[in-house]
Amino acid sequence: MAVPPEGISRANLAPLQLHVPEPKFRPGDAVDFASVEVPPAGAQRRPDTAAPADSFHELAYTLVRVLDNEGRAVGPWDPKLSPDGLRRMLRHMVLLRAFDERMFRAQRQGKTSFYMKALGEEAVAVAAAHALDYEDMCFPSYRQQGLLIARDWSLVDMMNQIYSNSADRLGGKQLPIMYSAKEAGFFSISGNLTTQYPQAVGWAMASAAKGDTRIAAVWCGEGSTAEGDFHSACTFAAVYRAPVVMNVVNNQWAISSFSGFAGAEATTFAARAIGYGIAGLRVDGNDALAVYAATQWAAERARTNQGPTLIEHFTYRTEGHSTSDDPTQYRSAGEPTAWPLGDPIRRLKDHLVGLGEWDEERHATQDREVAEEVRAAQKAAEANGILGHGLHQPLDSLFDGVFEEMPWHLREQRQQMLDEEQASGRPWARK
Ligand SMILES: Cc1ncc(C[n+]2csc(CCOP(=O)(O)OP(=O)(O)O)c2C)c(N)n1
Ligand SMILES: [Mg+2]
Repeated sequence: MAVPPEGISRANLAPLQLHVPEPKFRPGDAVDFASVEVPPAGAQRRPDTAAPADSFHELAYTLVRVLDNEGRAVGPWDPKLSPDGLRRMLRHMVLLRAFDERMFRAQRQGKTSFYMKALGEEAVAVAAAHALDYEDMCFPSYRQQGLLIARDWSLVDMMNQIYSNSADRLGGKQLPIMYSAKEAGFFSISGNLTTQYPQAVGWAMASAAKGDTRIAAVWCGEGSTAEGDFHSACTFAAVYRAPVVMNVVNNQWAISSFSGFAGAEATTFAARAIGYGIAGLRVDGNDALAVYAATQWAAERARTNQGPTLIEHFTYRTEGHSTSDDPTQYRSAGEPTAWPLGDPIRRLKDHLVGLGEWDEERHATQDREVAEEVRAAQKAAEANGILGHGLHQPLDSLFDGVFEEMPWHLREQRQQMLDEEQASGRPWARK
């Protein structure tokens, strides 16, 4: 038995305690977000993009904001976009919301098995896509469908994937919403959280090693920063000054776990950057202009070999995690409306109205147009079939697309499957 050093009596020590984080509000609780610090818009300085990463640490602990409470764009981060540019961004955000709503309903109608909305977070992906070059490579999580929408990718193509139908470019092999669109610079979504982080950094390093000019951008949720992949990616990005914009979407929730379980009680997610020597920014994620400006700034750093930037987008997940989730079981129903940073679409709309470049009537007309666009896309996609109406792909294609040359054991398994199907007499049995 170990003998304690002289002078220490264990019996006199207070027992150790484990801290287990607990969210502030549970179902039924009244919500008061007064403790969420929201600095005034325009108050944060905008360092030169060539400034060393350790010269603006305070930006990892505040919120970069451009749109004030009256909808005006203020301060040094105002990206000064043209009215046309602002309207395009607004339209993409409205389209994303309409698309989400329609596909959520399609799942409830039994037309697909699964869907995930980005409600309340539309600015994060849409404004970033507007600030990046089309040629830049995006490594999204499952909540950045806004990147595809902002890159004017085909809604029908996205829906074909959601329905796993005969026109699904992924052959029905991916969970609905786990898109892959190389032509749109949209890397295949993986269900295994945060794998995209080292992949993005590796892609960015390769781009630099080849002397290319394209940069990478990557997104994960705040919960996903607890994964080891996040941290090894940060190390590689810092060491090799990889040209990558690393986004953490802090929407306060990871399914039913609140952000405290990923470390939010102790510090900000942007502050993770400081330990790695990476540039860190914390941004109002419901402010499309702040997201645009921060992304543009980080992209310029990457393009001029200043290395990576970690951007925390402070936002709120207004809906459940996915169609498989019921947030009323674990959080107060009052949270979404009490969230102090408001609705990203309403804020951008108010800004345009304030400029005299938009009005209620145009907005209502756009809502109708967008709803019609989504409805027409859904009709076209459903003509290719919906999930649950039998197999839309040849059964033996199940084994394709993994290996360039199928190994013998998979060939054997495929044959076994086909033989069993043949014997079963099921309608899709191969003739
Ligand atoms: C490695 C791994 N662990 C756990 C899961 C299950 N899972 C899927 S989404 C999710 C929550 C992620 O939350 P966050 O990173 O905050 O992203 P958000 O859904 O809020 O956008 C979890 C735990 C998974 N898919 N992969
Ligand atoms: Mg989250």
